[in-house]
Amino acid sequence: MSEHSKKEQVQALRERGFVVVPGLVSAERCAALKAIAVQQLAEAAAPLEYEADLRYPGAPESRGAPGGHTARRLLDAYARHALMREWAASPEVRGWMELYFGETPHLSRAHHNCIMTKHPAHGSLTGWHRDARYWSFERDDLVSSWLALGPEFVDNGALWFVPGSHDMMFTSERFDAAKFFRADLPENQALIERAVSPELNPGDVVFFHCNTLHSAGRNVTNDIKFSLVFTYHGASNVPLPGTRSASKPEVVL
Ligand SMILES: O=C(O)CCC(=O)C(=O)O
Repeated sequence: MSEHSKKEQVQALRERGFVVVPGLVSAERCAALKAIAVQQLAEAAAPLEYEADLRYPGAPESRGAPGGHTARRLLDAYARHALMREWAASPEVRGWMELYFGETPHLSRAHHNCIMTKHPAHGSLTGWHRDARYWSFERDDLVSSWLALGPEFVDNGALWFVPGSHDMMFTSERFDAAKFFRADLPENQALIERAVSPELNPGDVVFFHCNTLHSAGRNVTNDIKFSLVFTYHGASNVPLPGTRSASKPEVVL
């Protein structure tokens, strides 16, 4: 990737709150990462988060209900395999994050750091939210990388984003008790109508800001969707002591 195109991508992230970088990961690397994800899902390799734990719309009622052992996230992707670590701290990602933050990037192992799966049956939809809702840093300035390990499109539950929402100020009433952006409010609906869902091919990466409003639908295809997701921040933006954000050692890129 040329410096010029990287600068344009970083600029797009600053302006819109997300940017798609097509083909950032080669087909070979992507296939190898997906094979690890498929195998670890088949083995139910811990630590896992189950759909039944979160109970988002469409999820099973409990772990004992039909589909109760449907995984939502294979947690701690960084610890799962050397290839995952290599991607998370790769020169491509480091260079990108350095340009965005203007300082040494850190990878948070406390947030995202997972293989997201979305299953055709028992997979849930995720309502409108900002990832910063449960994150505790000095500044709400973190960026996640979402690597598509397979195709992502509306029917298999791809992400939707509201362009420019990372820069908007909202009063707390615009969110519900769980800090989801309330889709029942007309003023919120007007924004949600502007949302876009970029189609991704395997190897494409979406970088998005922790304040960008996003959501994702259910997977109505026959195939499980796999994505590899990590979150970064600048060295000077430290996690607040005693919070979940400070609960795991970080990786300095
Ligand atoms: O894939 C999804 O359902 C959305 C994931 C997401 O936005 C999140 O975990 O914060």
